[in-house]
Amino acid sequence: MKELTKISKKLSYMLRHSTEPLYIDLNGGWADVNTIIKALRVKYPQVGRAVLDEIVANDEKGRYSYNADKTKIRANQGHSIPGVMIEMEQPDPPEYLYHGTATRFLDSIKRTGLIPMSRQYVHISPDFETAVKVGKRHGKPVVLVIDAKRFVADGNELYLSANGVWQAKQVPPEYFTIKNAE
Ligand code: HQG
Repeated sequence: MKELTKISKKLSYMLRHSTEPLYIDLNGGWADVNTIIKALRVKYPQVGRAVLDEIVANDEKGRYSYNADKTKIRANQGHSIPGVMIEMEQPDPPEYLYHGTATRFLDSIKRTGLIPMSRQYVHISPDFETAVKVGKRHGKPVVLVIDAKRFVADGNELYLSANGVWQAKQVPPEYFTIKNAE
C-alpha cells in the first residue's frame, strides 16, 4: 500500500472512529488541523500541511473537507463516534438508490431491514456500479435497489453527504428489492 494511502486510512480512522483521544468536536465533526498533524507525525514524521493538502485534494471519494480558513478538517461521512452531528442536505432523491452488501448478510437484512451496524447511518450509493464496489469489500456482492422516492414520500429521512453518499437511519425491507451483482 502507498504511504499516502496508509496516512489517509489513519486520518479517516481518527476523524470517524477514534474516541481515545477524542480529536473531533461533536458539533460538526471538526478536528484541529495542527492537533491532527501532530498525532499523525507520531507514526508518519513526514506529515505536514502539504501532505494533508494532497490527501484532501486528491481523495478519490472526497472523504475530507477543510473549513474556510483551513484550521479544521473533517470526514464528510462514515462516522461511528456517537453524537457527531454533521449537517447534511435532504434533496429530493432519484427514483432508485443502491446499497451494496455481501450475500452472507442477506438473511439478516431481509429480517430486520438495513441498519447502520457500527456507523451512524446506512450508506447508500447513487448508482449500481458504486454499490457493487462497496459490496465487494465484504464478500460476494449483491445490491439492494431502494425505492428512494417512496421511502421519502412515506416520511422517512434521507440525507446526502457533502461527498455524494446518501444516508438513512434505517431502511425497512418493504423499500428494497434484491438484485444480483453478477
Ligand atoms: C451490513 C466505504 C446484517 C451492510 C464505502 C454492510 C461506503 C447488515 C455492513 C462506506 C444489516 C456494514 C460504508 C443487517 C446492514 N444485518 N448486516 N440488518 N444491515 N448490514 O462498512 O455500507 O472507503 O459499516 O450491508 O464506500 O459497507 O470507508 O458499511 O455490508 O460508503 O470511505 O453491514 O464505507 O467508504 O458495513 O460501507 P460498513 P458499508 P470508505
